[in-house]
Amino acid sequence: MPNQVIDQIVDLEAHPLDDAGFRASCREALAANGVLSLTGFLKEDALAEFVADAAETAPLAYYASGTHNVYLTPRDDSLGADHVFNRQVVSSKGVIGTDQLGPQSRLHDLYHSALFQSFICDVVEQEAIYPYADPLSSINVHYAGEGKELGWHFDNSAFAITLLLQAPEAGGVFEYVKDVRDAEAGDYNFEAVEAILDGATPVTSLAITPGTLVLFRGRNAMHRVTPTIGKRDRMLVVLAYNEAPNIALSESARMTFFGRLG
Ligand SMILES: O=C(O)CCC(=O)C(=O)O
Ligand SMILES: [Fe+2]
Repeated sequence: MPNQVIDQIVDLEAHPLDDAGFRASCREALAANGVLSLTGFLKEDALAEFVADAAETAPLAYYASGTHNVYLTPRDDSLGADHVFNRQVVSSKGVIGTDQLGPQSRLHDLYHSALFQSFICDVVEQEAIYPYADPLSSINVHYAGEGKELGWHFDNSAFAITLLLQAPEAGGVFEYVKDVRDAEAGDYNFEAVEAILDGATPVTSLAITPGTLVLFRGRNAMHRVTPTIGKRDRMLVVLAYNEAPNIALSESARMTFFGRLG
């Protein structure tokens, strides 16, 4: 995609995505904090357009009714019902899949932009990134009305990018603990996970305003979003990529969050 198109979506003056020094500073911030937060990433017109689109698709959202463990996997009965692997948390937020965005949405342009992707690759230190192979999981819009939340979990993908569209009056806070486990090494770190679920570990809260881009290593950082307080819905876009082609989100995670496989 030519840069003019992304120039209409992203404030490239404040966030020069092609600049090597800017990329290095983003990489350092991610390493130091476990999160990269770029305030005012979206241009005002693009933000307004994404908010209007999200409000229009809100009735399509699927609201999860069940519970899940922090690893987003099915239970393992051999570990016993009380084991932290089987401990259940609630996610009640709504979500729409990539296939419900509408083909004209400029979120597709941002997601597929060569400049945006090369910036992300440089920040997360990967050669290339790929969309999800299933039709649901690459770009999502999340909705959390009053009392709705996203329980503690680790993501399937190594990192995730969010764009807050609309902040609630209160609550709806993104909380995380960085480097809890090393999924690539098969490490579940049950002890640390249990301490977080028990409220015994200090967590970091991120204060973000609409139009902010947040990038975090969600496969190894445990994170949640606290319940929305007040009448204004929290609305947020998630952009997810993989390190290899042809990877679909696991069926159990798709059933949990979308209520369907495709
Ligand atoms: O809503 C957020 O800020 C985080 C979303 C998230 O953790 C996820 O989609 O897995
Ligand atoms: Fe997540």
